Order: sequence, then C-alpha cells, then structure tokens
Amino acid sequence: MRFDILTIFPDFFDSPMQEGILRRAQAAGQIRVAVHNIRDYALDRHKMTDDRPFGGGEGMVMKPEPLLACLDDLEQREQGGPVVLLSPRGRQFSQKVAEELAAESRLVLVCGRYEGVDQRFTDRYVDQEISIGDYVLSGGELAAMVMVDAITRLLPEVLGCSDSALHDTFSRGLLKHSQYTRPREFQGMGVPGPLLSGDHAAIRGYRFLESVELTLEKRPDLLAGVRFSPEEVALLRKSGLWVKVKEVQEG
Ligand code: 9D3
Repeated sequence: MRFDILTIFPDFFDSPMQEGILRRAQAAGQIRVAVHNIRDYALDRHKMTDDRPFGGGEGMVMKPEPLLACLDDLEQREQGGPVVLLSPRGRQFSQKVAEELAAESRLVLVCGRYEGVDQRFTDRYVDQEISIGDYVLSGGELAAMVMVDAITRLLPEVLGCSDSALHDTFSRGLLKHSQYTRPREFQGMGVPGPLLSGDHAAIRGYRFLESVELTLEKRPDLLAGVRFSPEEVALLRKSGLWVKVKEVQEG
C-alpha cells in the first residue's frame, strides 16, 4: 500500500514513521509513505499556502492552487488513488472505515490546517472527507497518522501472526480481556487463578467471560451487534451474565 501525504508540516511524520510496526512495514516494502510539502508547490515568491477568507472572518484558508499542483505532480508520476481530506466535517473514522480503506492499493491524504481548505479544491478533487472524532485538532496531520497506523496494521502481510488483527478489540464487538505477566505477585496483588491453571479450555472460558463483563461495564453500546455461539451462551448463562447481556441487547 502506498500513502501520499500532502502537508505544510512534513516533519510531523518523521518520528512516528520510524518506530514499531510502521517502521517494519516500510522496511519490508509492505507500505510506502511519501510525504509532500505543499509549500514546494506554492507558485508565488512568498511561497504562500494560505490566505484571508473572502467575506471576512477569523483565520486563514488554504489556497487551492498549491494543493492542486501537488496532486497533479503525484498523478503524473504514478497512478492516483482516492483523495481523502482530513477535516472535522468528515465522516468519522472507525475500524470499519480502516478495513474499507485497507483494500485500496494507494491513498492520498490531504492534511488541512487553519480554518480549512478552499471549498473549490474539495468539491473538485476530494473523494471523501474523514474526521477522527469530535474534538478540535490544530490540523489534519495527527489524524492522517492515525489513519496510516490503523490501516497498515490491517494489511494481511504486515502482522506476522496473520489473525491477530481478527482477535483485536472491535473485531467482534467485545473489549479484549485483561492481560497479566510476571511477577506472579505485584504489590500484594495476584493473578486470576484460571490463567495459572494450564487448563486451556478454562482459560478461554475465563477470558471470554471477562471480555463480556468488561464490555457490559465500559462499552455496553458495543454489545448491540454481537452474536454468541451456543457454547458462549451456555457459559454466559452459567455465570449469570446472560440476563444482563440480553437486557442491554434488547434495550
Ligand atoms: C475552531 C475552528 N473550527 C471552527 C468550527 C473549525 C476547525 C477548522 C480546522 C476546527 C479544526 C480544524 C483543524 N482540524 C482538522 O483539520 C482535522 C480534525 C479535527 O479537528 N478533529 C478530528 N478530526 C480531524 S481531521 C482534520
């Protein structure tokens, strides 16, 4: 997968791309991230990428011509992918949107700054607008990083253990069970018995019930879409959680 990122702050991407999964995925050639400085495409001698809004008002607006020049340059060199504008107006990013975009072979991510991007650029050249949530950021750069990270770890060749993405929180709508490691006793606190039992069926059952319990407590909204197998229903009934799950699911 190839990501082209258009930004006036290319340095923003340096360190996040040099750690962990993103670093490995790039080194292995599974993803390529090309960061383009919009300012390099500004035509005037002051290298202006923003200007005052027509009609007046606070703040500045990103000029459309440097954005288009940058996009044109990309598309002349390579086959273009869908153009995504990171914007507080966009459809909200989610695991589902990440899965959808992970099916692309190329994405162009345009990072807005200031009060926004000239609407004529968006109207003609942007395929979709995406927000990462209902809070105000200073620009689209961090949002673009969030997207690159979430999408990259979904690529089948990226995760060594190919089904660990499937087992993640959200993959089936349950929060993941808690984890413990050594030491066996920490500040007077032990580790739940089943995890030390070596009985793999007991461990699976314990973890499943803890997942359901956590989801009931912290994210009951997630339970609406979860279906349980007959074995799971039996476990839930035995533990007394089934009634609560039904309550939440049937509203
Ligand atoms: C105070 C300015 N806001 C007036 C309603 C508009 C506004 C414009 C530009 C608010 C934030 C920004 C910069 N943010 C983004 O470009 C952005 C963003 C975000 O702020 N939240 C969540 N996702 C995203 S994606 C891009």
